[in-house]
Amino acid sequence: MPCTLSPRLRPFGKSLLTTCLLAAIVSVHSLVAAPDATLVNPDFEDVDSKTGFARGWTRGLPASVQGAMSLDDRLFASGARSVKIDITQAGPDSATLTQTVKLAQPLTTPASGRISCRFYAHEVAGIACLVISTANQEKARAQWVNTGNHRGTFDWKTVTHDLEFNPGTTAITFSFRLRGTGTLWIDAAQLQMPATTASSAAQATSTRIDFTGTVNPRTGLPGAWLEKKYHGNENVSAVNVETLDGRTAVRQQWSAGAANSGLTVPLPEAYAKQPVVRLLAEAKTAGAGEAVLGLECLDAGGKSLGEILAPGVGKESWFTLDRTFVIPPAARQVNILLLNTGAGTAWFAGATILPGDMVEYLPGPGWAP
Ligand SMILES: [Ca+2]
Repeated sequence: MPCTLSPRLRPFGKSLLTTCLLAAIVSVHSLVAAPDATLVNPDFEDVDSKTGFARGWTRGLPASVQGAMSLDDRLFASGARSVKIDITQAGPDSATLTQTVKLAQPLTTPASGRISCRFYAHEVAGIACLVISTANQEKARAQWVNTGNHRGTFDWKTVTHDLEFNPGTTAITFSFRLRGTGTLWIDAAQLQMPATTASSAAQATSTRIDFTGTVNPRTGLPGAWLEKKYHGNENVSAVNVETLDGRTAVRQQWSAGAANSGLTVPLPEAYAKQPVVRLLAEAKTAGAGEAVLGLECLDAGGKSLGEILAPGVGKESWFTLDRTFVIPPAARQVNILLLNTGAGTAWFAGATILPGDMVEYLPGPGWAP
């Protein structure tokens, strides 16, 4: 996991390199969202009087299969009921049992989720599985995960799957599936999304800085954003605010001769005072463009202590750069950097700032605090 040091800052070398290495080895799994995501009737105990089936759940029994899906009050793992899917003649399609959980608000940051359920099977000749899929404000960030295939005959077993839901997630769908002949019982479905993994209240605070504000005619950018010019590159890159894929994004267009170009905005003071900060930035590139997330640290006199840059990433669909940085103790002001370091185009749609998490911090060899 290399981390590059801007060549002009090499004189600061050793301590910065240490900082840089620390930034690279700090794990990035502090979790912050407190999403309101509740599965309705997860134990299948609540019976809809009209359908006689589990309230909140949708049965999908395609015409191509012969079988039944019903509540079973003789075999269950929780309460007094389970759902039983029995397929006697297989078709090309799966029988499905689904529920979509709509979130009260789209996720603003990645959020961990633990999905679990219990299965009991009798002579499943095809595949039984639980598929989790999501809807996202940004279609490219929707997720689809098969938590694992099960077949044969087995007693109640618990299936558990951990995943991190992408920012922008608006809904999470549980889809139990049975393909081929056999009988599957399903019970005790669960969706757990803990608010935080750390107890600190600060963990729940995130700040987003994007490009949707009014453009300042002096800077050509909204809010406090400034174009980041590098020595010798003053006239060799272009930065424009534009609408791309439904987002307000800033385009950084490389021109011959430019090494780095980019954007900078002050890191809010509350974060700059912390020892660790985590940044997320939505980016997209074209051609040889490379999106880079970084920090520039300044001392009390406003002199640069150097830059900490994560490796560049190029991808022609929207993605999220995610990096945790250790802020040097001498830093009194810190600026976020969103750079294009490749000979192509990079777009950024904003940055989200989270308090970093020192819990998983691992000191490298030879480093003493
Ligand atoms: Ca039950």
